[in-house]
Amino acid sequence: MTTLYGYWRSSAAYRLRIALNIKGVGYDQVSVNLKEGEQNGEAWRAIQPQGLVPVLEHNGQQFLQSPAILEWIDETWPEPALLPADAAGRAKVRAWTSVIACDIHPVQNLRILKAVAAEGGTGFEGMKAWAQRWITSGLESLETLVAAQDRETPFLHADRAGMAEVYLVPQLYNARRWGADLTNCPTLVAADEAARALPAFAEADPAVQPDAEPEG
Ligand SMILES: N[C@@H](CCC(=O)N[C@@H](CS)C(=O)NCC(=O)O)C(=O)O
Repeated sequence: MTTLYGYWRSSAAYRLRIALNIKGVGYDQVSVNLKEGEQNGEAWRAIQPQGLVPVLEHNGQQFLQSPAILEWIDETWPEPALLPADAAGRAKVRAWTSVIACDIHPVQNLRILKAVAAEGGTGFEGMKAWAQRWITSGLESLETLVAAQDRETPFLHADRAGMAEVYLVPQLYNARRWGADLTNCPTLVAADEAARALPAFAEADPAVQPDAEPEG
């Protein structure tokens, strides 16, 4: 029995939905409403003391932090593998996913943007400019890294979607949501488009989740 505690718009939860779908693992979803601030309530903080989603529950065990959970998923259900078979390949893909997970996503997370708007006194426009700045600059660096690779398909590593796309697709969803400029990221945009055409990614799309609300 597998349950994903998340939120339709959470890009970290989106990563897990994609990975579980690729592995063919069925799961229930419990929504923690980030818009309503449910993540800051006592009940949720007893589960995740940082007040963040996602959490994955499997047979009574709870797992936190999407990068750790993704590695656990890949180890628990090895086929199809999300990471390359060779150590050098894994290090390369993990470097790419770290650009997103460690350097882009944390500075444009909801609680950071709220603090920028409130404590920086910049309101919504300042918050949006902040998000665009860090998303675009981070993705342009990632574009430089991945564009240097030889590839025969649009996917970032090897000939099928894997861990790189598990992180990329939710980050580009976020980028579009904030109106970040992706003009200089053609390799990333092509990989995102090819991955989103696959059922595992399409079924993980925020818009088709049970707790989705009309965009706006
Ligand atoms: N490093 C964490 C980050 C999780 C995270 O930032 N989650 C966001 C949604 S994508 C969240 O719960 N934000 C709530 C808030 O900022 O109040 C992970 O990858 O699991």
